[in-house]
Amino acid sequence: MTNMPPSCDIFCTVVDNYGDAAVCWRLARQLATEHGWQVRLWIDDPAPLARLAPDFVTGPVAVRLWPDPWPTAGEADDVADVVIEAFACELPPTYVEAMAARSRPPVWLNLEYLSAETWVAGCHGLPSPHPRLPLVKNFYFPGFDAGTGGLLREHDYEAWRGHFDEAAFRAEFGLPRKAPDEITISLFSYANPAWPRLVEGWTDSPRPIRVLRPGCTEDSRTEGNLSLHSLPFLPQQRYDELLWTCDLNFVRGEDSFVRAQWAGRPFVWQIYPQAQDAHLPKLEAFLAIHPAGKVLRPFWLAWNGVGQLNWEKFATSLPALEDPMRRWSKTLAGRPDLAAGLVQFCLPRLK
Ligand code: TRH
Repeated sequence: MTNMPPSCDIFCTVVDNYGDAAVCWRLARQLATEHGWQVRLWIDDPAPLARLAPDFVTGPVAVRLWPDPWPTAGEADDVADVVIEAFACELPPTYVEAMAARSRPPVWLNLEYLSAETWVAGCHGLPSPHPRLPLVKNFYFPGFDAGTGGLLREHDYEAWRGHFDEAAFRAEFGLPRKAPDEITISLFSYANPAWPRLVEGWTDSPRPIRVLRPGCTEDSRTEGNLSLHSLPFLPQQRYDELLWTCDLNFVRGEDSFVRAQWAGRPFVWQIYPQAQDAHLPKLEAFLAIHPAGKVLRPFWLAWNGVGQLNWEKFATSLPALEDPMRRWSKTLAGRPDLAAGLVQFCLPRLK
């Protein structure tokens, strides 16, 4: 290998929502800014990225629209040292042929979805030889314990949080100063049949509840003790600020779920729903490893369609959740982050 920083191509197909683009962008940015890699992000739909990172064009990552069909000449033909296919998206066959034609084949990784299931550590890093070409793909699994690929977390996260001004954030979005007994909540969720019951619980709450809904286009309104505020969809970095502002965060999918854990505040996870309730064992697997899993379980299950939602009961447990949430965040932050782990995985294979 020369002394040149490794080049890296990340391939991302947007299946739905923001998660695919969100994870790829976060990883791409970290590899470029924290590890000096030359990163290209090939994405088939830049629309979610434009909302997550409106300034992506000027950033450290070369974002490219994934051309279809894939050209056999020009920039696209220039295979990188490290090739990451996100979430088992299929690489262009001609690009794979070009990978095999390289004098030194690239390090090829499939970045998987996050899961807390116990089998993940056993599968992390496993090789899968190509059936025909002299190429090996390795599975790279994010995860919560030491045997996995870890979680995405920027190295300057704490420093950046240290500069955060909550009062200024509230003022910027036209929110009044926080009343002493107010519970400020952020809400990012899929359509959810439990929503009317939750609104009922909030409306009847003895404490004032202020709910901040990023990306919601409904009019802001007040009902009983509940104020619902619609906020614009925030750029990814500012979404963290919202999480830091709130006493409780409702998150979903993969990346906002991880960010809520870094925020270290009580949170409620709506997992990405799958056919035949395949998501429920994944939800249970996370609850099983979280120090507050037992307390969270009834409310989280109800928010994910299992059982009756009881806000009043959950609200009384909020103070007791603060310490385990903080500790969990600290424990996870003590492990190598996903981008650093991925670099460590690749470097010996690039020699
Ligand atoms: O958008 P999602 O539902 O994405 C999902 C999941 O990743 C799911 O696992 C995957 O299978 C599916 O996509 C294809 O939720 P997620 O993962 O939380 O991604 C949302 C991103 O949007 C996250 O980076 C936070 C960010 N965000 C903002 O930047 N600003 C905002 O205002 C909001 C509400 C979110």
